[in-house]
Amino acid sequence: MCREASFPSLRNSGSAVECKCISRRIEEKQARAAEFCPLYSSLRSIRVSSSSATIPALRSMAASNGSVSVDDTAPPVRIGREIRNTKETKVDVSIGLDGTGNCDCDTGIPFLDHMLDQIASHGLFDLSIKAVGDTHIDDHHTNEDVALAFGTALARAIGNRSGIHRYGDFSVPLDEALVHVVVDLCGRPCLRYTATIPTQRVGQYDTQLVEHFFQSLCNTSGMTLHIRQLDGTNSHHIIEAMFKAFARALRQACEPDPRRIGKVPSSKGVLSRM
Ligand SMILES: [Mn+2]
Repeated sequence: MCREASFPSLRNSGSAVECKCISRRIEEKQARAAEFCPLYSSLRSIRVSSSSATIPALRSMAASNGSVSVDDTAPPVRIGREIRNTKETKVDVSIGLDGTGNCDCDTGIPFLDHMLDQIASHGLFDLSIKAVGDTHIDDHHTNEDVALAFGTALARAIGNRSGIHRYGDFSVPLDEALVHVVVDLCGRPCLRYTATIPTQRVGQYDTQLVEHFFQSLCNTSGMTLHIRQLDGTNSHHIIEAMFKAFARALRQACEPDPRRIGKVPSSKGVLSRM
């Protein structure tokens, strides 16, 4: 029995010719998706419970918002990729919103890699980020360009923003540190950042780059982002709580709203800036 025989659309057809034809179409679509996003293979292995209300919501979103939908028999995936090459940096970012928290990030900035791992893990995003930059000068260009490419990839993954919750709000403690983050995937870039990080560096990482990372991310993703440090004295704790709260809030904002399938969460009817 060929593998397509288990697909619902073919169960009663019994046609070997039709089977082969559909098999070829699916393989062509899979090849295109893999070319589009290196995360595709791992994302395809994700299985969501068939009783979950999430599947029809995700399928409808992928069909309507420009994300990749490979075939009708597997849960669709929302993925985005951006490759950004300049004389200062070369960056390749892929994000899968419906992931499991896999992170494969190597930016040449160890502390930033540690923070990107927080975004993937707590956002349940699958994240692949490779960057090579002029870190012999300092980390500024690489930090900024990773964030710009991340924002563009994220904007592609959420497409026209239909069917999502749009807003996310989360506070995360890390020992004595406490950070509150609110996200609005409204299409308008805006950052309000209120934090006092007591040391100039964490490891080799310049703590001024934290605000610049989030500003760059807002600029390309079209996100309104409020970050408020409520407590904390340890720089590593404060920054890590910030990234964890951001990840959780972003996950809430990106989650499908089963009551809003195919509809943009705005009384204007439009949120996309692309
Ligand atoms: Mn840490």
